[in-house]
Amino acid sequence: MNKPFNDVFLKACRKEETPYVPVWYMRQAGRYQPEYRKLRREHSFFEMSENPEICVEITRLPVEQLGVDAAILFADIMTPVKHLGIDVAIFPGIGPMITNPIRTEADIHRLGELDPVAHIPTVLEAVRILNQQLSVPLIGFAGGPFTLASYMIEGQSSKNHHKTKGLMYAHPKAWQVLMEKLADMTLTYLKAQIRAGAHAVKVFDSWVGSLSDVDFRTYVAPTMRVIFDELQKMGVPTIYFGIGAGHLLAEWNKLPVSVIGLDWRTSIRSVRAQGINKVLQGNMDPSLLLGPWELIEERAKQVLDQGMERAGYIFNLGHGIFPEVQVDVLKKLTHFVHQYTTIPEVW
Ligand code: 1CP
Repeated sequence: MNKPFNDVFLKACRKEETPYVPVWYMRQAGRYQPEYRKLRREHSFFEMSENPEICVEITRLPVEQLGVDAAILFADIMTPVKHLGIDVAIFPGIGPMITNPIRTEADIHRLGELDPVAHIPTVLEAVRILNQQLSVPLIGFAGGPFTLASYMIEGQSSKNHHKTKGLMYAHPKAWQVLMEKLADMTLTYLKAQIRAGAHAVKVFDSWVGSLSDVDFRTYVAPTMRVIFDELQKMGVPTIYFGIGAGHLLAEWNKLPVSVIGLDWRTSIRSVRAQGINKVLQGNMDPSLLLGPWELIEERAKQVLDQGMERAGYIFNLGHGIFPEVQVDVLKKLTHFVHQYTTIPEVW
């Protein structure tokens, strides 16, 4: 028999009262798991994420092993980008590498469109199976247009995103076309995941924090508004996340998004002090998981004591789990968060 559906995460996303603080971890499906590493030795990343059986197994594993309150689909932000005519592969220890990065305005105009039925049937099949099998909500996701553009223009991970910003400043019309194409792709991709059974969706805009607030407002915010306006009509909670994006949160607070994901640099207390009233998710430094348990517990308490002040808070790390982290530490942390935040029953 299936377990009853645990909707604590969805309640928190909707700012409803929850019996305890829900928890899940960015990159909970991945490299810290021996089962993942074993499969990865035999398959490429996309062979794994585009095989429904393997995708379902990797997505379910952290739910079963760690006891988290949400699952996140095992895919990558580059999953849909491949189908626009961008030749991308994922290399262990590096991440996405593109052999034909965008170099000219013509390259932008040449980009294709995502057709979910033709391009990602196996990803959607995995979402449908997960929706049937899981007893916790499934988070679908996509990359934010700025972050995707950065990989597509730089060709790989970048520290300062010079080429990306160069195109943005020197060719604002071409940049606008690129943002519109990526917004269309993101919406098509996320809507397809929602229709297949994703209960919430997250936009990972990991590198958008490299922009000043003025440039975010000018070159990216209009696109994000279109994306979140459209997603709002689908009726599922939405999450927006970036790294080093503390200076952009006042802008994010104006967007029609349900939840703001924080990295570890910005304290929850300081975010609330700025008047940001969205549901918050985060934000323990993922490196802490390599420290002793006493320190992990102390820092988890510090984060929880700030987050618990309001309804509408989800515990997470401030970025993804590192491959060196032990499964048992994550298990213990999940249990601790649940126990520490459980409201005792009043008789
Ligand atoms: O558990 C999960 O989080 C679900 C699966 C998931 C998600 C949400 C993966 C699998 N990738 C992502 C999002 C993602 N991918 C982001 C946004 C979140 C973040 O900032 O980490 C980004 C920037 C990427 C791009 C990417 N793909 C990187 C980062 C590289 C860089 O520039 O720093 C890497 C290392 C990948 C590969 C990847 N994606 C996912 C996994 C498990 C891996 C490792 C793959 C391997 O085995 O080689």
